[in-house]
Amino acid sequence: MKVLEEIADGVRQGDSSLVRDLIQKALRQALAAERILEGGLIPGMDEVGVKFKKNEIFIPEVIIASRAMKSGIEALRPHFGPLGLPLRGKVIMATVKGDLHDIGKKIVCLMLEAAALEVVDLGVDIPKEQLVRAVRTEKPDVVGLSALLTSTMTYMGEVVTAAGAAGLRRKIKIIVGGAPVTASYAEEIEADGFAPDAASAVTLVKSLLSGKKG
Ligand code: B12
Repeated sequence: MKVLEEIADGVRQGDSSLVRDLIQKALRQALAAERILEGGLIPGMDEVGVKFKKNEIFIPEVIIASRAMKSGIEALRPHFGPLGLPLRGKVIMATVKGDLHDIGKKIVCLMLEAAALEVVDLGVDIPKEQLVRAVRTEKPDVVGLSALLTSTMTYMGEVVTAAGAAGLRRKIKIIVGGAPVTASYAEEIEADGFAPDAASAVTLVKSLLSGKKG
């Protein structure tokens, strides 16, 4: 689909206003928001990741592409709405301390909201103390932790331990994700689940909620 390729290209170029215009064009062509996300925005950002890895582009270009990606996500957000469905559960999402990556986490938030879940996004660089406080005040069913760096991934284990020490471990399910995170790592730190992408994060949260309530 040409417009999806153009959106991917807009993300690669870091052209936020072009990306927003193309999203409106795609919506006028009756493309579903999920399709625009998965066929346009994400492939664009994936290619940025590949080029960054090969040292073909550098941090300034990645930041500009990230902004275009985020403005695309915001343009799509109203088209994902839960359409008045009753909320099925509450999820707190956070990128852990030391880590500033939030594009993937925002996509997970968007998909969870689209699945009629209430989402509280605490943001990036979140220490375990803040997470514990947020669990006490927000009373979520699930806490989702994101990390994109191998150096910050280990902090997820500290959050699990802190939740246990605060007596909150049995009240919530903790799930983890982000490029370096694996199912075996989730098991090692005694998290309740791992998902490799936003769509499987929704399936995971739904299954944890049905287990919790059932
Ligand atoms: C964009 C980006 C940045 C941007 C971030 C902008 C932002 N607002 O997010 C900027 C430029 C700021 C940045 C900075 C850095 N980055 Co960077 N960055 C990336 C890049 C290119 C893309 C990440 C991304 O957005 N991917 C797209 C999204 C859609 O995918 P995702 O995040 O994986 O999310 C999906 C899944 O993982 C999952 N998911 C994500 N979170 C969660 C949570 C839960 C609960 C669940 C269930 C699922 C889930 O669902 C998401 C959607 O499908 C990656 C390369 C890569 N291929 O990952 C490097 C990368 C992560 N960065 C890297 C590095 C080294 C850095 C810096 C240290 C660079 C530097 N020298 O300063 C700094 C660190 C800053 C910090 N303290 O965090 C390395 C990490 C290496 C490592 N193994 O530790 C990578 C892998 C690049 C590389 N190959 O070297 N980065």
